Amino acid sequence: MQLSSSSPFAGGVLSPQYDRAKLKPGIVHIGFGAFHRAHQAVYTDTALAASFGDWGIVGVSLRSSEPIRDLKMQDHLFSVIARDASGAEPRVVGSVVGGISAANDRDGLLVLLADPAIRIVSLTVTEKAYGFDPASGGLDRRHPAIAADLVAPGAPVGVIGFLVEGLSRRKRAGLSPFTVLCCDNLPTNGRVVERLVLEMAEAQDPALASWIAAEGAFPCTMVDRIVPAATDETRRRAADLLGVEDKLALDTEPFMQWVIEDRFVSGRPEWESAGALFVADVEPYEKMKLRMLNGPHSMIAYLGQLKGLEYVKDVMAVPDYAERVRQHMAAAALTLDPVPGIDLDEYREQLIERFSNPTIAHRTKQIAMDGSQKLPQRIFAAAVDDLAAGRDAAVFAEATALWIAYVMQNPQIEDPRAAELCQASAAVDSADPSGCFLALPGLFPPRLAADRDWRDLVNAALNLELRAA
Ligand code: CS2
Repeated sequence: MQLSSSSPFAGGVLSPQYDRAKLKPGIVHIGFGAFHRAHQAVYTDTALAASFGDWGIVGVSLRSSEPIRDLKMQDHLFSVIARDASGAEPRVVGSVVGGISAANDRDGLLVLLADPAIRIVSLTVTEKAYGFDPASGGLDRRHPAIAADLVAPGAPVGVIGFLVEGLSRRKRAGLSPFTVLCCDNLPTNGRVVERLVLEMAEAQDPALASWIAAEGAFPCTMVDRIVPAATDETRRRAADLLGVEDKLALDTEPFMQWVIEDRFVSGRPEWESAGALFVADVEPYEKMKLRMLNGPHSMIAYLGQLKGLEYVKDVMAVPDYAERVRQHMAAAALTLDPVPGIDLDEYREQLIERFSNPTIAHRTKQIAMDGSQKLPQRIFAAAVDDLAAGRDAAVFAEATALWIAYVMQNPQIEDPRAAELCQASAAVDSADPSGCFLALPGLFPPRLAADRDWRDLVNAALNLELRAA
């Protein structure tokens, strides 16, 4: 039996506390993956139970059609199982009311984006999908989806192209824009997406860009919940717990956090009822999370991959490695301005505990992918600030060395810049082994690449790793 509205759930499963039959769509979410289901969909589910409204979510997958097919077969229901050493808390989420696979139904998605009922378009598409050029801060015109959508804006393939075409149709129809809510781990994520959307709109029609700039909203957000990619084992354990099969089942941790700038064009769900924090400026929270959580996460991923440790929890179980992680977090904390309402020492210890959660099987390989897209905001930006404060940025040099060693030892890495990284690996000069990597265009901040002492630290740590291999 599969998950459906009429499934008899095993006892103790929290299910939607509102009338799903009355729920109408108000949000389109692009990137219908595990993170969205365990995060924004859960917040919305709780908000709907607290104060119902027309805020059902239509999940969109830009590439794979499988999750949308599974979603439809399950009456748009799925489970999210929060686990830690004290046990498992399953809940069935009811906030998703529809699904579209953009690869199969581009027109369906464009019609929906221009529907007045849709007031928010939220996004979790991963860093690499945006087509952001770190050197200019604007569109990367060599990014395949950006290049295609600049040439054929009426038939978009990428996320920025869909947003611009959706907004353009709304303008023509005399509607308000939707709010674009970016939930990816990019610094000032709302502002980045706004700039990309405006640049693409400008290329098409300057009046469209002015309208979006004047009427639109792109609040920044900080999102957090550890959600490993599901496996057959996840689904089997979920079936045992739920008493029914759920193809979209997920394991996650009990912790979740969402900090959002409260700037919406036409309202929003009452996400604060689920614990979301609305603030005037998200940047301190984003920086804290990128540098104290995601930076160490990447460090753990490369360390784990180099030492043959499959999961984050395995790395954390080695006392020396856990201490390295703590030191990295402490050094990252020194690069931050005070974060309102947060004690950074407590935050660090909570992160150590979260990473050590023995029930969460988060693969180091999963986190290791796309390093070129992640490290600039997680590691390099912190290193620049640390050097500017007169410190040596040593932990960031060590994390960088782990990444380079990982790249050199894995010719098959998943990364949009894999080909260049492979070339750099092949050209390594033993006198300056990080040199070819530091010289890659638009990757390391110029001030960092030019710092001789820092480069020496990277090379020393890299030589240690390469000798240990
Ligand atoms: C991880 C993140 O895969 C990664 O790069 O660092 O997905 C991390 O688990 C989330 O940001 C936690 O909120």
